[in-house]
Amino acid sequence: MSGLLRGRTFFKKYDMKKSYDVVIIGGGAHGLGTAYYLVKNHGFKAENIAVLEMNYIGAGGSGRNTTIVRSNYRTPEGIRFYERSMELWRGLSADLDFNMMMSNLGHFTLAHTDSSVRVQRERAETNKLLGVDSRLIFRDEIAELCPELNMSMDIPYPIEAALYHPPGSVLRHDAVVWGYGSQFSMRGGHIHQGIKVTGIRKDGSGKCIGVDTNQGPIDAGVVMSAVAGWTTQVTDMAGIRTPITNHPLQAFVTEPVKPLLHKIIVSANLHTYISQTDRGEILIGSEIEPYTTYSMRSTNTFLEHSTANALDVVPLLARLKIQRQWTGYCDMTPDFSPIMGKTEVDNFVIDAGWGTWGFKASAVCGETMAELIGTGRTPDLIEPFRLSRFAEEMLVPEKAAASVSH
Ligand code: PYC
Repeated sequence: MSGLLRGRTFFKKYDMKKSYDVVIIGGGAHGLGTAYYLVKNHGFKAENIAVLEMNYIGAGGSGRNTTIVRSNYRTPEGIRFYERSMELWRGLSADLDFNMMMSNLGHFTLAHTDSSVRVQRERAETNKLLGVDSRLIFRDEIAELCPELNMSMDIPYPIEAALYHPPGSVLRHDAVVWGYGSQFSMRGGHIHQGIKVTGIRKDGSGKCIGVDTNQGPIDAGVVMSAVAGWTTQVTDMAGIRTPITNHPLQAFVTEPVKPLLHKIIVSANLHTYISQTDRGEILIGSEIEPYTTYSMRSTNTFLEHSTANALDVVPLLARLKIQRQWTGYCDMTPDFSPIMGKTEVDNFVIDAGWGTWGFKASAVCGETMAELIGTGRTPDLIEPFRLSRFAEEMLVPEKAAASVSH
């Protein structure tokens, strides 16, 4: 517990200072988490850290995701990283004195083809070697653990097997933003909403010395970019090239109903995911859109396609009404792993390339990025995700564990 009196979750407003030790661009769970851990773990004074958000906090990827947390990745690098996030998630309600509403439902990645079964088996074995609770299960056990699933053999893609990851959970995404944000704010941290960064300032030697904003320049010892979807706009300002492309990802929720879905369901072949939120809505999503755009328009094509796939898997959802639909942005990288750490511009660090799996990493991102900034050393957990890996041909291939792209 913090020892600070929470009261209601209102953020304190401060005038923007001309200079901070650290400026974080992006007021989502990653940016606010980093600010919180800088203060908690590395002795930074909260009033010397600014989080700049061009919209309102949590308006980007943090407010537009499936709220799934899990660590059943494919590569040892990915598994270790997300496993640390799971450890942090489990203690976060107590740490932030804020109810994250974490529901440990268990997570199924369904395999409908032999090749997908092979991939899920490989994931299960690597998970087990690294101490993560995952195993391959087959039709009888699947039907017993999740009776809502369509186990018919008379459909185009019958379910053959599933990667079962008992620790897989959902939690309340807004609570993560509010929890980190309010703890940082209560300690005197500066959260400035409605502030757009218009430039990355450098000195004569090319070192980053601050940012320009629509409210004027700010000096900073370190600048961190944590802007899901907008990374290339920020890195362009810094003069850095990344292999990121931005794709929309859509999702929708049904009307709320009593608890009826026993597990979090992802289909590796149909690229659909289905879970029930604590509010009772069934949350359904699909693969990323194949095109790059900054449009946030929701489409009927997505709705038709993902509804059809979801009903193949859980037919009883056919009775539910759709309540609302939304779109988020995904910074996709060629190997489906993030880009984290230092860049060729001194004092400018990035936390980017989160594709469709950024929310579940918020906690460990905050912790590791704070360690990087606080100590100047890249933590072992994020070293494999360095930007230079693309030039070095040291990719961390996680596409098979994302299930959101063909
Ligand atoms: O990685 O768990 C995931 C996920 C679910 C929906 C999109 N990505």
